Amino acid sequence: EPVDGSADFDDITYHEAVDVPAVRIAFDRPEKRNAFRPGTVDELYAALDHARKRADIGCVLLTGNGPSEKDGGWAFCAGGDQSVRGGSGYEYRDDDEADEGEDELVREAKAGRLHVLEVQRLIRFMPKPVVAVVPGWAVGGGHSLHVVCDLTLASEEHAKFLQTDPDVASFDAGFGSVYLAKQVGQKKAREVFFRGKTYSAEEAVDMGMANEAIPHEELEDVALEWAEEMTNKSPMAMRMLKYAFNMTDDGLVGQQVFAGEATRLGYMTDEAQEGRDAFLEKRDPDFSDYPWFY
Ligand code: 2NE
Repeated sequence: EPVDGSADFDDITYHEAVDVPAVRIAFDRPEKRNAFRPGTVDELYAALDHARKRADIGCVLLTGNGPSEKDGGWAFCAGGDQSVRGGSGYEYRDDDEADEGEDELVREAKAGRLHVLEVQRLIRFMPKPVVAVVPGWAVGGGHSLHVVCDLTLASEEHAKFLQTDPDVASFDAGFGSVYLAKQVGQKKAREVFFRGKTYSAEEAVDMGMANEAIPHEELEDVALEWAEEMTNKSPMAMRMLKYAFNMTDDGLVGQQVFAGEATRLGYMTDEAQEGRDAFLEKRDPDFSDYPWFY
């Protein structure tokens, strides 16, 4: 089912799964191998953020629509649209009216955008698993998006993983490279970026950057099965685990995100409520009922 309001999206589609508390967000520029322009990223951010905030949604499937009507090619995402790359980033153009009607100073500040990095952070920090469902090319900034997702499922026949960043004088020096090295090891990650070789789904699985290669026809069904398995689990345990996996690599920000969830759990205890109540009732707190666990 299309999610309410998502009919306004031009470059992505946003659907809610039937019977599984999951959503499917898909790049929808198959003729451009699902390359993203600034408006695409705005829409992707809005959809992901909507899914993040929905208490009834436990999993996001991120994919690319296809095949291309032009040549039948499949793609997850081919990264930043090079045809709108300006002097300092990707620019809104006439056929991409996402910023129409905005304050002139805001428009000026938005010139030359690289805000796909904000999308990466949203995926990384949202308290539910995001699965990259890769039906074809995952290239450049599209490759980095699959890397930052919690899991990757790939079409056995059509998925192709390729890093072109240095070919087009771009470099994802954040999650796209460093986190990739955590997944596949330093030598292999350097090979991915330095050689620019194309890897199959099977090779991506062997390398450790994809979870499973799946027959193309079954890819979306299997993705939904994985979503169903994950959404049957405890939301609290799932978000603590995601943030625990992130924390060792995310420094103080990782600790802060994990700490926020720990605090939330603490607030749910009678002990924490005694602290709050004592303050509101203008009395000393009585924590004597609560043991010093070891
Ligand atoms: C993706 C790939 C390997 C596919 O090759 P192929 O042979 O299957 O298809 P083809 O014919 O190259 O592409 C089909 C159509 O899609 C467009 C092409 O120009 C072509 O259009 P027409 O000629 O039919 O009109 N297309 C594909 N990718 C595009 C792109 N990124 N921008 C604009 N149009 C694109 C092959 O197409 C390829 O290598 N694409 C370029 C991949 C790339 O270099 N992406 C940018 C990396 S930098 C980045 O994404 C980035 C970052 O690193 C950090 C921050 C932000 C962005």
